[in-house]
Amino acid sequence: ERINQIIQRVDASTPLDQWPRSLFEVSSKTRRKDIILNSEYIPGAAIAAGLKNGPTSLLNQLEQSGLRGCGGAGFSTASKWRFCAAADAEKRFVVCNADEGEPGTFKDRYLLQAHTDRLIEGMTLCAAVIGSSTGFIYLRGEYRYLLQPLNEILEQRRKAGLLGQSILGQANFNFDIKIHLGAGAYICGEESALIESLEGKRGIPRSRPPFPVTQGYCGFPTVVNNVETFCNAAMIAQRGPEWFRQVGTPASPGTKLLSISGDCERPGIYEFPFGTSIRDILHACGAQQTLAVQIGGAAGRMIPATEFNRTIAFEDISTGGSFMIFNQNRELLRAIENFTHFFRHESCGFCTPCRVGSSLLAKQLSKVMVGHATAKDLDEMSILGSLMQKTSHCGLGQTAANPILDGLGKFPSLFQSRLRATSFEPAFDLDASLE
Ligand code: L3W
Ligand code: SF4
Repeated sequence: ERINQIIQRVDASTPLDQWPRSLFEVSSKTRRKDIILNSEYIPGAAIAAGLKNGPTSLLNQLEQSGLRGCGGAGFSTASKWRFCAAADAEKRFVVCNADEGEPGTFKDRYLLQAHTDRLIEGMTLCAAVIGSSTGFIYLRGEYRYLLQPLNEILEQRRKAGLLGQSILGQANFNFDIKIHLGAGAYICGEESALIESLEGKRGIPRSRPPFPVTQGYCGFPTVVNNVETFCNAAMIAQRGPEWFRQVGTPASPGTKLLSISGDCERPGIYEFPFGTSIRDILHACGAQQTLAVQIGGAAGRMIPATEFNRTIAFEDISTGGSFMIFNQNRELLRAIENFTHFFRHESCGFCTPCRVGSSLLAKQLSKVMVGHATAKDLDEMSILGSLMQKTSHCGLGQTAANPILDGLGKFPSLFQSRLRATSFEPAFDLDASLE
């Protein structure tokens, strides 16, 4: 029955125009039938519904829906919009974080291509709530090929009176969107680095607080939300909060889009109700003899088979959308090494714990890989990892050691089996000589 809740599957290799639209089937009448991946969308429908009810009612609907940020952290969307609307300023901005750079994540790319109207309507509704006339889509540099089709849709919407001056004939509602192309830096997915980059500066994370809702783009209150969050907001405006809450858990209502990759028969983009177990997801995509799943990208968690009863939900395992499967033929340590090198490469270099720590971790892991490490090296990696967690300036450095720490904690034999047979005993004991 749980598997019947699976909403739609699309092979990553299928050309976009051949992606099925109507595969969703439900086994229970209490389940929601139309979900993001499956539902048809009439441009203007959500804005019309939102403007008819008014910004206050829209915000209340969003609150009742319990929608939480889909970028991975799950902050309440209604609270974010409310804080921004309440901030005292002459201007406010709406930013869509389309810098989908997390390894193993490709669901926003699909939404940007196939559900552009829905995304723009979510942003437009946000503008109506917070009182903004300018929005930005911060598009991942590698998605440059989406720039032209996105601009075409923005232009079509301007012509249709759904964007620009006097939206849907409302004289006092003007809102337009510009697309800003990133340059391939992973750190610009962090919202404050993204804002710096949007302002034309190097993408270095700011100290928070102040959060963007009070001081964001050019110092003005700014809502930054993920692509999927805006899409959900548009659907809630159109269909109401009760509809949204029909699936999911009380603390994580609705559904989550997952980019499923790795060792399974049917990789692709799936939409599952929050609260679906890892086991059910693995079953749905045809994964067998799974050793571990990396959930939440390179900075996410490596989940072993003993924990496959756990669920995708903010109260259990949260993810922006990355779900990478490793079967028993994989060398997990290679994946851990890959993630560790990724962080060393993507560290923005601003703070020492992350800049130096990510490099040292990569070196120590290489020592393990070639069989030169001792138990002392493993201890040092743990200490360094926990130091980085505690002292790094932003989430990247704070989570860069997760693959190693998870590996050491949950798969210690991976490391121990590669240690040098005998510990190296220095001929000269420096500590003793200093005493
Ligand atoms: C007002 C408060 N706003 C928190 C807001 C904050 C942000 C959101 C979540 O990212 C994961 C991490 C990375 N008043 C607030 C407040 N907010 N307290 O809520 O904030 P936070 O700090 O919990 O998480 P975070 O550092 O923003 C945590 C991943 O997100 N990440 C995100 C990448 C996303 C994309 C994308 O959407 N395309 O790339 C970046 O680091 O992995 O695990 O909006 O302002 N008191
Ligand atoms: Fe830059 Fe890493 Fe420091 Fe974040 S933790 S500011 S990515 S060096």
